[in-house]
Amino acid sequence: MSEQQDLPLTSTHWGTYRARVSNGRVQELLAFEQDPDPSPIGSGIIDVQDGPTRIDAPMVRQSWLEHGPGARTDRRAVDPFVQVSWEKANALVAEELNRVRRTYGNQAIYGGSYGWASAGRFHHAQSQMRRFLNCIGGFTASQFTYSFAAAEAMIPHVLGSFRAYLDSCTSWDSIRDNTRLFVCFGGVPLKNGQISQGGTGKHYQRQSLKDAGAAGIDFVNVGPLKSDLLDDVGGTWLAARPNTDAAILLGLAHTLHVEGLADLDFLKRYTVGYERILPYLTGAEDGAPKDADWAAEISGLSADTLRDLARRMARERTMISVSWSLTRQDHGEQPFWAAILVASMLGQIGLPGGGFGFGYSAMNYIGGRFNSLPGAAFPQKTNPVESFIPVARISDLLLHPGDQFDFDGVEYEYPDIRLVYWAGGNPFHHHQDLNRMRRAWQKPDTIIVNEWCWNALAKHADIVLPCTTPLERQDIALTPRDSYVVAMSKLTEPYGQARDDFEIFRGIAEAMGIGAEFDEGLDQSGWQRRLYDETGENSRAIGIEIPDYDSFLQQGWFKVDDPTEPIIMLGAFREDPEANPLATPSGKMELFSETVHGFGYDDCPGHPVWIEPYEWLGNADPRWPLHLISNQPKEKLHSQLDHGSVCKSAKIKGREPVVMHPDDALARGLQGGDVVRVFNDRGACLGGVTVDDSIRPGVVQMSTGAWFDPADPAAPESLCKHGNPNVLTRDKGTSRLAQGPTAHTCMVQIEQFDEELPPVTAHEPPKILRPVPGGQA
Ligand SMILES: Nc1nc2c(c(=O)[nH]1)N[C@H]1C(S)=C(S)[C@@H](COP(=O)(O)OP(=O)(O)OC[C@H]3O[C@@H](n4cnc5c(=O)[nH]c(N)nc54)[C@H](O)[C@@H]3O)O[C@H]1N2
Ligand SMILES: Nc1nc2c(c(=O)[nH]1)N[C@H]1C(S)=C(S)[C@@H](COP(=O)(O)OP(=O)(O)OC[C@H]3O[C@@H](n4cnc5c(=O)[nH]c(N)nc54)[C@H](O)[C@@H]3O)O[C@H]1N2
Ligand SMILES: [Mo]
Repeated sequence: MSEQQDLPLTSTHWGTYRARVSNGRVQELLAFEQDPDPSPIGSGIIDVQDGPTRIDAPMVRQSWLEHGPGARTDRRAVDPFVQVSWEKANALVAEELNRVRRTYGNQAIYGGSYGWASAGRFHHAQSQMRRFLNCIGGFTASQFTYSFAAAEAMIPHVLGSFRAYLDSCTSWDSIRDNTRLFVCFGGVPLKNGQISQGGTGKHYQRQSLKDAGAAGIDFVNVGPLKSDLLDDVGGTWLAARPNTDAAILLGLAHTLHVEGLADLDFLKRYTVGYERILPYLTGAEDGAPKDADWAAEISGLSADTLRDLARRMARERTMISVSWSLTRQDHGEQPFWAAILVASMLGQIGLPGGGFGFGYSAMNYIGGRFNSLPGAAFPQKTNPVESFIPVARISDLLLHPGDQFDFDGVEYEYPDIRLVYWAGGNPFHHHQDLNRMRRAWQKPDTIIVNEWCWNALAKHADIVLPCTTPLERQDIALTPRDSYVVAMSKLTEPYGQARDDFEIFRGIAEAMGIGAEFDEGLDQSGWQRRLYDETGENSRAIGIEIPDYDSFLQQGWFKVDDPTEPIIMLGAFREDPEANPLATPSGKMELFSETVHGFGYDDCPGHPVWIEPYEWLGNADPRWPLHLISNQPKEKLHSQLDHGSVCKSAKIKGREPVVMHPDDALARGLQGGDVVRVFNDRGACLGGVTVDDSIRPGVVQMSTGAWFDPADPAAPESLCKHGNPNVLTRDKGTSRLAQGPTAHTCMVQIEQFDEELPPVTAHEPPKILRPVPGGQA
């Protein structure tokens, strides 16, 4: 074994690394020898593993500490914090949880706590938090994700499940060997393939894409950014207006229909409802045929191009890939459904390299050919509270207690939330319309947060409990989306007084007299052994042998064997639809859903449609003429490590880059490197201009992830001087069906920022009142 392979391992959502540790610090993270395409994101943690951005002790907001719950909630992120001891913090949290649950009931605690936290099966923050809150009687929860809520609600009505097909997209090798035409809406963004939730052993998207290109597959990238597809694979860029994908797909469907290219045998055998879409498609219903001319008018592409594309799709083995981003827009339920319609008409679903796939390279695992272990989970117990929200309705929940909302065919009511507990997510990163969210954020009496760094979430809390990073704890990287199982070593001691989330909740549980219920008498190493041993038993039951726990720790990692055959989505269904029916009411793919139709939603009828988004290039208010795409950042995962060196080096004068077409820059007298104000009637932020002609004119792109940095934290609305695009996005659900987030539907204006540049303070800690040495805490 070489010297490097003796170094301890750690795992992250962006890859597995070996660590060089000395003087109590991680000095370097080196690529895992199994990974041919390691992500640079990892090194971002080196300079922020310690230092002023780390939260080093429990902290309480001064007004809250002095005047109790609900005091001056408008002063969140304004008041200084007071450092307290763990004992005091635990007592305060225990007392406040007891007050809220006894006075208002457990549904008054919001524990939805959406977010990605860190890799590692045991120290998964949300799992720890949910188990703890369930031990004290439950909480109001959240459903679905920000990633693709619209599909999570919609696709089960069409295919019987969304997750089952997301996890079984046709593998890249089947594409390489069979596909001739790869039509990708939103491209195949390799920047996103760096990530896989729970840990990544080996990155394979780049090589898979290159192999597909080398095999002569023709790629067609439909979307606003040319850079969503690697230049090396060539192909065609169809620079469509954002949010017009459903119209483009319906236009393709129309051509297939009128030119007799639809595979009627396939439609009859494997789908229901095709004939019920036709009156809409042909315009018999409303006088508006959804033909190529109609789609061209909406999308800005040419009708000939669309007709030609439809014909080629019918002639050749075609894979349609729909980026997850298509769901994060107004009426985001429609594009995936429309893609399934077109793929059904092509009749290639279930054939090698044909059909559709959900977002190749949205994450590393999409299109992978791998097996994973039936891993045991940290048991979360059951939540007796029934109230919940669709995840992106957080501001509505806080602002409108008692109001009704629709969701997937049922009407629910928002409970009255008094306390919010967040661990492992960052709503000041992920939520839309942050000015609105800050108003909502003032409603609860108390906000408790476990965090490791002083980001906007920590700054906007009442009680901040400092947690460890994965570098500071032992864990097991084991996920259903990767075949590598990695023993994550504890590389350094926790920073300051930071504790693992498990220890944080154990401490509070003890203060509430339910310590034994929470930990079952096991410490973290006892729990990890138990989870690993259970995983071994589950695996053995399906014929997979894994090393015993001590050997695993000794050897550091192992890999589960790959399947020998390529994966073909819906292959078994195609082979024998009677023996392998889908979990839909008809057992077939529901191109028309009687269930969805029965909900009677005007914003999500019974078959795929195109509905004008609430704002877009087709009817732009002249004040906001540019469509903003706030996509996933290349240098980080969401807001994580934004304060590290890798991300900082990509900023322009400290601001988030905003990519503009040369025409749009010229029209505003802007040049690369200028600092601009990006704004609309919801908010404003600064950004640093990058001029690039690989973006559609009229579209601007600004990645998410810059830590929210209000110029005046005391003002109800304030410029974000750093460049968080969620001050601009709108907080409206995709439709009454899914209520998903719609970040990718957003119009803005951009102008030169002439004032003196305010310093970025996002990465500085808040004012902290420390105990006097020798005095009382
Ligand atoms: N405008 C716009 N907004 C978007 C999107 C978009 O495309 N455009 N995309 C959306 C999508 S798809 C997603 S998934 C969301 C992502 O939103 P989030 O998942 O909320 O974003 P992260 O920055 O990953 O937040 C994770 C937080 O957990 C903290 N953390 C890390 N490890 C630990 C730990 O061990 N314990 C604890 N207690 N905390 C820990 C990190 O410091 C960080 O603050 O954003 C959404 N928001
Ligand atoms: N490096 C990195 N990778 C990540 C993440 C990260 O934060 N950083 N986050 C991970 C997570 S949680 C998720 S959910 C996935 C998300 O994966 P995606 O949803 O694929 O992510 P995005 O980057 O938002 O979108 C991909 C591309 O879609 C295009 N697009 C946007 N709107 C439209 C549209 O209306 N039509 C068309 N045709 N194209 C459009 C944009 O040009 C964008 O670059 O990424 C994951 N991967
Ligand atoms: Mo996501």
